[in-house]
Formats: sequence, C-alpha cells, structure tokens
Amino acid sequence: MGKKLVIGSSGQIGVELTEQLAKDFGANQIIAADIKSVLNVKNSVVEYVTLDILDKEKLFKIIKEHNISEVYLLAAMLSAIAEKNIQLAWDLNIKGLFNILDLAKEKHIEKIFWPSSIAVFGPTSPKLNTPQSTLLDPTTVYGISKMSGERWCEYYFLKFGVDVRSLRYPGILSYKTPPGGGTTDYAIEIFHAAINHGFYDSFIAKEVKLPMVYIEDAIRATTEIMQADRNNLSINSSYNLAAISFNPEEIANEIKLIFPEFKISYSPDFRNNIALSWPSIIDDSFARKDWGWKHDFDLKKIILEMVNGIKNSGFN
Ligand code: AKB
Repeated sequence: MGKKLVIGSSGQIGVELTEQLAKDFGANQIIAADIKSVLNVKNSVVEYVTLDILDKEKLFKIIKEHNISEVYLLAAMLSAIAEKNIQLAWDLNIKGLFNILDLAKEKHIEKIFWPSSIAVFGPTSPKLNTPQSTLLDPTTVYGISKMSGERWCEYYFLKFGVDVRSLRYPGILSYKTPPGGGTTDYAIEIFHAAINHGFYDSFIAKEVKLPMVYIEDAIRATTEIMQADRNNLSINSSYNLAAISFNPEEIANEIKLIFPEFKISYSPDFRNNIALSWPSIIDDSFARKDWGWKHDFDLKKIILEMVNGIKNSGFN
C-alpha cells in the first residue's frame, strides 16, 4: 500500500480531508498538492508539493517519487466561477480527471476519489427526492463537466477495472477556508456577514431550497466510501449524497435565533438561475444502503458549529 495524494489540498474540502487522512493514516502517509504557492499552507502537517493537475509529466513524477497508490482529485472550478471561465473550467475539470484515470488504467495508481455534484441535475430532473438514476440535463459548464466525468469514471471502471469512487456532493458548509466560487457559497457567506456586519444581501432568492451537508459529514462520507468494500458498491458513476435542505429564509431565521438583530435582503443574480436548475431535496438511499451513509449534522447543529468556528478560529 502506497501513500495518498490529495490534489487541491488548499481548497474547501482539501484542507479538511488532508487533516482527516493525516489523523487516520499518519501524516507521513499523505502528500498534499495544490497549484497555490506553498506559502499558503505553511502550517501544513503533511508534505506539500506544488502541482498543476494539467501538468501530466509533473503529476507522474510526484506519483512515482512518493509511491502514491491512492489519489483524491479535488482540484476543480465550481459552478459560479466556471461560468466566467468556460474553457479553463472544462480543461481543469475534465482533462485533470483524464490525467488521473489514465494513470490508474496504466496501473500507476490503485484507487481514485473524484467528487461529482448535485450540479449534474438540471431543470427537468425531478426537484424533490431526486433519484440516483434520472434524467440529467445540466445547464452549467460545471454541471456538464461533472456529468461527463461521471460517465468517464463508470467507463474506466467497466472497461479497464479502474477503482474510482465518487459522491455527488450537495453544498458544503465549512468555516476553515473562504468560499470557492460556488452557487451554494451564500450559505457560508451568510454566517460571516451575520457575525461581522449583522446584515446579508443574498444572491439566492429566499424560497430557493438546496441540499446541503456539513463539512465533517462530507469528509466522513468521503473516507467511508473509500474504505467500503468495492463489492458492495452498486453505483459505478457517483452516489447521490444528502443530509439536509434549506432555503435562505430558513437559514436566516435560524441565525436570527442567535443574532436577533440580523437582517437579510435578497438580490438574486445569475447564481439564482443556477440554483433554480438544481434539486431541492435528493434521495441518497443507495449510499445509505450500499455503504452505510448516515449524516450527523442537522441545521441547528451546523449553525452552532459555524458560528463558534468563525468566532474562535475561522477566517473573518
Ligand atoms: C457549487 O455550488 O458549485 C458547489 C456544488 C454544489 O457542487 N458547492
């Protein structure tokens, strides 16, 4: 068994996944890679390397030099920012995936984690209890890249036996890193705004409900699916993953219970149209049945974690 490589280790999932893997397997078993300068991760407990996922040669070198057997490919451009960088988003999200899938096909890597998203769904996918298998008609560059990526993951598994595992993450709430250009970012920004300004102007309309998960649950889901017995996995593309769903008005009302003076206004922009094309509540029964997924954090618990986290240690 070789080491684990986390690509995109300075991002929202990467920072906390790297920490968790270091705890679970030992810091010397984890290599963290990101395109960002090493200065951004000067407190990293694990060895850090600079890597552009599109640089196939350097990627291969790192995998060989560090004896990597497992890759977590988290480098991606999220939904909102991808709309402004169409070609780069496609290249990063898809060519980056191919670089890793091909190394696994050539037996240089044994196992891959690659995140998909609720963005694979589109306006005609069912909005409520969105099934695992249903019509996918994503309308964003990000969603199109994730839908295609899922198809390629399954293809590489069926044709070449590549062990690639994937989750369709909902919006992830966390406080250790700044939001990274997604549509669900409003649900993070609102906490910083409530704590620092007592006011938030939401770019998502008040009634638009989206599926969300707390980072600790999302990380646990990731490590659990990677540890699961492959024979129990009936989905070879990407698993629906759900925890809770809420809209801006509902989360604002919960925040008001802690900060009674908090005020919210609504100025929906292009991100609201993206949110409107996504499901409100998704059905993740395959994940629950196949590998025992169970979320722990409900909305009240998430709110306490976010508020305390931002006040005590998070960025402001
Ligand atoms: C985004 O909003 O783009 C992401 C996602 C749901 O994949 N958080």
